[in-house]
Amino acid sequence: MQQNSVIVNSWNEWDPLREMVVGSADNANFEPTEPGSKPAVRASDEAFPTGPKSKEAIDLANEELQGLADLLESHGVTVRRPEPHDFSAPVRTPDFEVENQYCAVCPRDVMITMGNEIIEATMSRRARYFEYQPYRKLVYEYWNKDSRVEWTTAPKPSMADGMYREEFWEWPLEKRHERMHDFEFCINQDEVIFDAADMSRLGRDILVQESMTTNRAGIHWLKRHLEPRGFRVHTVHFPLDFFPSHIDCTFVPLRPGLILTNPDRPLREGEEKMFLSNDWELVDAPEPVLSNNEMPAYCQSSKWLSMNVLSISPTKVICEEQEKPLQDLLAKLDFEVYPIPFRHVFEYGGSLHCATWDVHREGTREDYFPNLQYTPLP
Ligand code: DAV
Repeated sequence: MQQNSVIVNSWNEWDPLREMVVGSADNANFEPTEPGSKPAVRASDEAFPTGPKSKEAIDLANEELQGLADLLESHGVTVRRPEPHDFSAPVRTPDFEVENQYCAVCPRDVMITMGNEIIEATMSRRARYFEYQPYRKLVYEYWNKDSRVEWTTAPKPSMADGMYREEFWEWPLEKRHERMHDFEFCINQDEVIFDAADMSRLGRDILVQESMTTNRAGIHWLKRHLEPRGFRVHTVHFPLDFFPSHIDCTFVPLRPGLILTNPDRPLREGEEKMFLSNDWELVDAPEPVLSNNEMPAYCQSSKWLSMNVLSISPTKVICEEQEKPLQDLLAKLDFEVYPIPFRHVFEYGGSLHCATWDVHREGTREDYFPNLQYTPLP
């Protein structure tokens, strides 16, 4: 570790990795049906299961998560894991009740490191309201060890019925098509809402996607919090994604100047300018090996989990073992590619990037967009 660097230090998605939290499937439950989420069994009319996942499903996912932890350790990364948490416990607050919680497989959704600061996201779904808890012991450890570590918890939304637009789930495809430039989804704009995984970090510049899990009030809160700390916060949109949630299967920075893009989800017209005028290259990911119908039955994410890769450094990237076309592209782009099996993790909502939270990467905050026109909030 660099001398005297803050123990929490990560400014982008690619600098050499030193400390990482890897999720765990222990005590995972099926996500319940709620106003922000309508899980369904893929390619079937069967009712979505409820309650705890099977021991077999948990063991299979844990084995792959451990494989990721082992690979990272073999590259000199310190790997930390979440604390055990009883996800089968119901949650009741003054505003809502939900029969069970979810899991700690995807710390990326909840926790984000912004330089020397840890931010806990508001979250957008009831079952994930308390998902910061498995990481609190670690946060306290970092916060106690180094007084330069900043720690912020974003305001918790009510998650009451009035926060959601339940009719969203009933909209026919034509209506979604008609409305694709409105960026209105299952959450309305009344409260501050964001999941951490809707953000991507590129030094001074932070991208935030408007989605089913992040609204404009959430982005406004992030701007008001981050701009005084020297960041520039850019809202990005992918109008052809009718169910957007989390940016890391859509727009994936791999190193300074290079973003892996999703050919089904182009950026809103005009938003590519920031990248092109600063000599960034946008490279489309190849078609995933699995079709949407071939994804695991209980997985609620799309086939584009294929592009949810994890960078160990600007030259080393971890990719799901069976995604050969993407591995070939990455090799052509001069990356050393480390393939590992990860498909049993998919039903927990993510792949390699989702299942991790970087606490320390080498490096400092750089400006990768010197030609940028940016207007901060007044
Ligand atoms: O494309 O289905 C999945 C990301 C979930 N953390 C997608 C996004």
